[in-house]
Parts: sequence; structure tokens; C-alpha cells
Amino acid sequence: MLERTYIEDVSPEDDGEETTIAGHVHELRDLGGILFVIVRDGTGRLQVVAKEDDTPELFETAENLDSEDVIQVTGTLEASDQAPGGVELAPTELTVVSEATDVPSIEISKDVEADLSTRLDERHLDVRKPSTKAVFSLRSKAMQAMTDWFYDNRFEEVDTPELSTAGAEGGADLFPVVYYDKEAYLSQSPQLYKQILVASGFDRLFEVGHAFRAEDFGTSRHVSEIAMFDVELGYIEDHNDVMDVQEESLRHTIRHVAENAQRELEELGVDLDVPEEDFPRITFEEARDILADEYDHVPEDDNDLDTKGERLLGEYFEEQGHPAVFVVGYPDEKFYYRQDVEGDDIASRKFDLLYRGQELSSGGQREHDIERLKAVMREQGVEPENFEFYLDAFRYGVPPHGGYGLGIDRLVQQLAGLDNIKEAILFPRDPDRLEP
Ligand code: AMO
Repeated sequence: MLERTYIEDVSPEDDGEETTIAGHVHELRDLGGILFVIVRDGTGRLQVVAKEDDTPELFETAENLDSEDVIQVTGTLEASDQAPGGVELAPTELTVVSEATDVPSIEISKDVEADLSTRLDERHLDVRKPSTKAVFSLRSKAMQAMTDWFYDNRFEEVDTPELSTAGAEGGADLFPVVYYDKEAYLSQSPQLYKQILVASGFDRLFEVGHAFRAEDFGTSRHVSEIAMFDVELGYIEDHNDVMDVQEESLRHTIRHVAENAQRELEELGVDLDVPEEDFPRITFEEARDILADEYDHVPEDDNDLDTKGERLLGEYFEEQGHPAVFVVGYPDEKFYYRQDVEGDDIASRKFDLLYRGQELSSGGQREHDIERLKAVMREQGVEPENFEFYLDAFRYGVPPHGGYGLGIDRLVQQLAGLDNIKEAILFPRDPDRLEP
């Protein structure tokens, strides 16, 4: 393994230190007798200054470099006011590790806007761009913070199947797959498994997995394959306990990104605010009233808020210093949410979290009484017989529980300030894209 310094760890304070770096040739500038080679590794860029008079042989090698060649350079770090980042490398050894044989079809070193479809077609080149790489470094840091929070709070990580016989979120959006001689589907959500596992004694669990939705959409916030952060916990009082977990873990994640992904945020031009104050929790009716009274907007579906409604609510609360808001008590909800509870002034114990005007997660308290659960299923035209493997878990004692699913891609989209969710996914899937 090559011993090298990661470029993000180099600073003007290292003046005079001998070091080795490795990476791609990001940019070459020939000033006649002096050659600036900007080297890019996965963490940043560093200027290497080759001088013909000082190192003639090395200079000749450098003169023959092409953009994107992979090189390894050893030399002395020198603090310099003129150098980007205030430090540069005076090389004593330069080795070409791998030559780029073709010229990249998209601009890597310059900020030339290419359209998203071209960028995604050439994703392996696009990811070489520092601004694109920054999205995925930020994503990695966000996920590290999120999973850390759950481990630190006594949650256990589980892994449930992506192949299934039944859809948890309704039949229309399922992807069928050929599974030997049977009918099977790609998982829409680990919903049923999360609940089964809580019944089995996993009091606090989370899962990082993929969910598949065959939705016919053309929006900037939907994809067919979603990275999902799922959570489920037992012994709750009600949905408020679930919202507490969602709120605290999200705040921790955003704070971690703000503090530990400064280089990435700078590269992306994003100024990230940590939502330190309590997230407002409003009822579904209150949300509809705000839309009607403040914006004269009435979402078409009586049981939902539409995209425009979510955006307007986002604006309304952002103006009051709240980028995140919970909307609680959606009517006519999926069978697994606890609904029509006597004494409740809300239709269900289901909530959505809106972050910067976009739905980021859905969750709530579940129905854990098997008779009520079966009754709601029947009311909704869902055959309990098709969900025996799920219902069986409710026959042997199950604590009151709840949880949520958070769209990781949407979270990264918002944290990185991206217009389209696909920019937040390395290799996104939509109705027109199955490769790369
Ligand atoms: P829901 O279907 O609302 O809830 O999904 C949870 C979250 O997943 C994200 N999401 C999507 N992101 C991108 N493209 C899509 N097509 C897409 N669909 C969903 C959103 C959404 O908030 N079982 C429940 C969760 C639970 O109650 O635990 C569920 O899957 O960010």
C-alpha cells in the first residue's frame, strides 16, 4: 500500500515537510520553464510546481503529462501566498502510475455546466469533478453521523430482504421479478419486517437499505430505487416518541455535517444551518389552514398535502426560523398506522417530516392490536390472508411500537443544496435509466 498524505491534511503549517501525494492530474499550466500541475485526490487539490532549472528530468516528465493521468509525487511542502490553499509542493520525484488514454468527454477541472442527463451518462467522469465528489463525501459523513447516533442510543442494525411476495405500501407501484417459478417483487419498504422484528424483541432497530417504487413520475424528488433509513422502536407512548428520535438524530446528523464537512459544503457553496430549536409539530388540519389562509392554496386531495403545499409550508416555517416541521395526523392512512384512536383529535398517528419544503420522512405509531389491524386491512380491501407472515407476529405479544422511513437521497439533496434528487445518487434509477 502506498504511503501517502491525503491532500485535505496538507496545510501551510507543514512548510518544509517532505511528503508524498498521489492522484489525478486535474489541471496543467505551462508558464515556460515553470509548470504548475494541480493534483487531485479524493479529498482535495494541491499545486505541484515543477521548475526546469531545478529538476530538468522531472520537468520533462511533467511536460508530457495529460489531464487525468494518475501520478505520484514526492517533494517538499512550501507555504506560499500565491498557491491555492496557501501551500504547494516542490517535487523531487514524479512517477506516472497510469496514463489516461482518452480525453474526457466532459469538463472535469472547469466549472462548465453540463446537463444532468449527460452527467449521469458519464457518471464515472462526472464524479471526478470536485463539486460532484463533494456531494458523495458529504453523503458518507452524513450517514456515518446518522448510524453513529443510533448505535449510541442503543439501536441495533438489522438487514431484511429486498425480495418479497407482498408489497407493504400498496400494490400499484411494485416491480415484479422473475423468481424461479414464483411471483415475487422488489421491496417497497422493510415496513412489515421492522414490525415483525419489534414483536420478536428487537426493541430499537434501524436499517439502511434500498426500496423500489415503480412510480411513474417526472419530478426532481422521485427515483425508482431509493436509499432508505428505516427505524422502529418498541414501548412507545405514542407517535411523539418516534418524532423525538427522528428529530434528535436528524439534528445530530446536520450538526455533524456542518462541523465536519466544511470542505464539501464550501465546494458546493452551501451555508448549512443547524436547526437547534424544537421542530414545530402541527396537525394536518392546521397545515391545510395555513395553506388556505396564507397562500389561498387548497391541495386537490383532501387527505394529503401536495408538492406545492409542502413547498409553501416549508417557506412559511423557514421564515420563522424552522427548516423542519412535522405534520401529524394524516387521514385515510395505510393499514399499519394506528388510526381513529378514541380520544385523539387527529385522524391517525401518522406524521410526515417536511425539511426545507420537501417530505423527508414518514412515520408514526403502528396498530399493534391484531383484530383492529385486520379490520382496517379489510376496510381498505387488503386481504389479511395475504399477510399471514406479518400478522402471525401479532399473535404472540407485541409491545406498542412505531417508526419511520427517511429518504437518504432526499436528505443529501437538501444538505448539499441540489436541484434534483438524482444528483445526490451515484447511479440513480428512474423510468428511463437503468445504466450506468
Ligand atoms: P414512505 O412511502 O412515505 O413511507 O417513504 C418514506 C420516505 O422515503 C422517501 N421516498 C422517496 N424518495 C425518492 N423517490 C421516491 N419515489 C420515494 N418514495 C419515498 C421519502 C419518504 O418520506 N413504510 C413507510 C415508512 C414508515 O412508516 O416507517 C414508508 O415507506 O423521503
